[in-house]
Amino acid sequence: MPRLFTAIEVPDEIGLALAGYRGGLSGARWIDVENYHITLRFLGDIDEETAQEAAYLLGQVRRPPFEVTITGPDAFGGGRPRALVAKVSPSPAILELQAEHERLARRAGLPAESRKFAPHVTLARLRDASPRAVADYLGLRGGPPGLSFRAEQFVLYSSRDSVGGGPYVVEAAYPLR
Ligand code: 3AM
Repeated sequence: MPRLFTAIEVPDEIGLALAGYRGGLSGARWIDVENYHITLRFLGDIDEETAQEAAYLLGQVRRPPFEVTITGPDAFGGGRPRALVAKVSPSPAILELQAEHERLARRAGLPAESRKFAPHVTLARLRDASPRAVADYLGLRGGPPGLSFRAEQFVLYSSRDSVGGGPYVVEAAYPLR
């Protein structure tokens, strides 16, 4: 079964700048730059029919392009950090697009996503990274990087069947207009 999710792609020049965050934290498994993305809605391992329905519904979305601003590095997981991310400003435009994907996913018959949406680019998965080391890392690199770009489309990505992770393949692209 395909494992699918919707996302905003990260342009090459932004990915290159974000790659500057790589390194300097033990226990980090750094994501390949070509796999950087901003997940909007994880659809999961779904059957072909549901995937077709979701792809069709996504094609009905009518929204204008919008500005995406990277606000800086952060960690998810609190006392047990599990991911290092570049946070993305939760602008009304990205929140509304994500909310629409959530509604469409439910119309396609998928269960509701219970986690609150916090837009981000995952930079590394963390295993055995101490909260102290993560705090030190962030202390050295914190602050807004002054990175933004215009999202002109969103995409439906597939990841490795049942396993997840990159390489991610763009199965369909949907222009914002
Ligand atoms: O954008 P990132 O890399 O943070 O964490 C997974 C990844 O997000 C997330 O979907 C993206 C593409 O794999 N993901 C994986 N399993 C998930 C789940 N069960 C999930 N999101 C929500 N629920």
